[in-house]
Amino acid sequence: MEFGAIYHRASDNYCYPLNEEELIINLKTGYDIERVYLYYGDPYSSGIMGGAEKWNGIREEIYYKKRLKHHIWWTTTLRPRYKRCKYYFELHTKTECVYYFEDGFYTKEEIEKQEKSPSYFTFPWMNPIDINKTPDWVNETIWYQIFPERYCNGNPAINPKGVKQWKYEKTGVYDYYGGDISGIDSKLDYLHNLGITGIYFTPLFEADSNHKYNTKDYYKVDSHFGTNEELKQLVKHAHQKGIRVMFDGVFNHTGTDFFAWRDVMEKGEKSRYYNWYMLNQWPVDEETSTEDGRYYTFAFASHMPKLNTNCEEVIEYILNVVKYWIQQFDIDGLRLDVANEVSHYFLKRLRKMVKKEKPDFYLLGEIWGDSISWLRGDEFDSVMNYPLASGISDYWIYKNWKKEEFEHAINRCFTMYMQQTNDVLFNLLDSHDTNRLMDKVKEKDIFYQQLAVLYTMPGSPCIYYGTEIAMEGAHDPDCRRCMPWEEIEKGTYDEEIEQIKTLIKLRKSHAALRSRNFHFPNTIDDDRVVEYIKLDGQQSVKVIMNCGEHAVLIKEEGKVVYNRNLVGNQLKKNGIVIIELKEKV
Ligand code: ARE
Repeated sequence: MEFGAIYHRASDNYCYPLNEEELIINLKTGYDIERVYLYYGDPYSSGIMGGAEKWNGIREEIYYKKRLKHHIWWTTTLRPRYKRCKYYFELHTKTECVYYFEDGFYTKEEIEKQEKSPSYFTFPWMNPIDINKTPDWVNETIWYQIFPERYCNGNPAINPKGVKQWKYEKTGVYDYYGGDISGIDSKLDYLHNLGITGIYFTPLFEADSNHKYNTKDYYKVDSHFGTNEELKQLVKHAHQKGIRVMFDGVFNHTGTDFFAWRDVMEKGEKSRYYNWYMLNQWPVDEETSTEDGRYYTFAFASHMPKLNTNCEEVIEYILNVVKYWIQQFDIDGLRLDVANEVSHYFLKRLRKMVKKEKPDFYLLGEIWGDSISWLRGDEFDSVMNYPLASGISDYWIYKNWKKEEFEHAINRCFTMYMQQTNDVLFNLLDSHDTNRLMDKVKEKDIFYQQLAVLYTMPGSPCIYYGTEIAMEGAHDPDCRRCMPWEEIEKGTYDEEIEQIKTLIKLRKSHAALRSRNFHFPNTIDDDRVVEYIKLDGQQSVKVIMNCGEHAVLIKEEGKVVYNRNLVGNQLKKNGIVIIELKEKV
């Protein structure tokens, strides 16, 4: 038996309350395990006690499993009568059977001999206040990310000095084009017509850059974007059109023109803000000190000194900023920049405050890898799901990958966290920090295959502005080009926009496509044909994508609700077909 591949612990994404009734239990094993049984019961009334008493709890087989590259993920849902539960597993290979307890593995003989009473896995009590609760509205949301400097120039009178002519062209690190809030406000109907119901803005507050991630003043909208009043009106108008709004909170660091850093640079260790930053040695030189570690920054960006989120005064300051944003601008969510480097202590305080202000507030962390440490229910609701983005695109990039690789990539993303987190994962294919999707895939059919995956996955899909017109652009700063409004208004991109609108409408009209429940039926015997079924209570919808060179026969019975390159029942190369199946499978 591959003992090393077997893992469970009665916590995190392995054992957790989904709600006040249901306790989810997940087990990871190798492929040698063919059957799993769960013994579970009440900690105070069941168990293999000393002597002859046999297990008087329940024994149930676990059937639901997901395949990953090197292991299987087994899942079951319990409804403990008394909100507490103790349990252990019975594992079968072709030839062996062992029992898996918290303190390790036991054979049947060891159990029967009763020489040593094993330690059970135990979930001691499902306290409601501890349950990880995520905001329901996010699963229904169709997000759109806007980089304000490049979206729309509505008021040239507030253009930055040296602003360039508004043009859809390659952009430089230090370019300005004059995008602003009034420009965005003028495009809300366009976004509403697209089907967008949530906007994520990258930073809007005063900073000396085109990206605004080096904040000077958290309380003042950047003068080149407009005024606080204009931003308040923008959010109000968005809400009137059923569009929620999420700001970008940059609290890992400030700009070097932020008042506290200026005070430190002026007074040194005598500054009352000295402890607001991660200063290790004085004096510091803003040009050279990051390499020699005299003060910490974001990455090695000396113009982004790192805030000390272990310091009570800093925490208080940031909490007041966020409270101001919620109360003054009525925002619905906050994306935290460099979210894995601020202190967990600060994040726990932040969650308490925002949920007090708005119980269904969406707290999103920018964390690019496994984020379970921030997703236990006392910090973020969700993270930006970059592993999904890379998992999806890799299968198209590496033409020799078999569909098991795709299945692994998707299953990995949706077994890392709790199911209530999966419902609100911020799924994206590109952003202002990556090259654009079109730059990755190069051609339209694959571009729409990846978007079809985005809009049919569990979670909450976000497209980066310009994706609706298949905008191009390599890595930052070239992924931040101006929106070509003149061309859009001429109808140049009508076909592309129609495609996105269709996919958005499809997701909105099919609960199964938003559902957390999916599996890979593998009915089509072709390594380059991806197929998965999405399920909710009433409906099952099948997504099939032909990523190979040859057409494949589609035999599914049901209503074709979307297709691309489907001729009769032949799905051509890079084709997509989404079918509402007649019977639930
Ligand atoms: C830009 C250029 C840099 C250049 C710098 C010069 O991109 O190449 O050296 O300018 O000043 C903001 C601006 C960027 C700017 C940057 C620094 O948007 O244009 O860089 O400031 O001035 C990691 C972090 C993640 C971070 C990315 C960029 O974990 O938090 O790096 N993303 C946020 C924002 C950015 C923002 C900042 C942070 C700083 O979204 O827009 O940059 O506030 C792997 C790792 C990730 C890593 C990722 C990308 O996947 O796992 O941890 O993200 O690669 O590198």
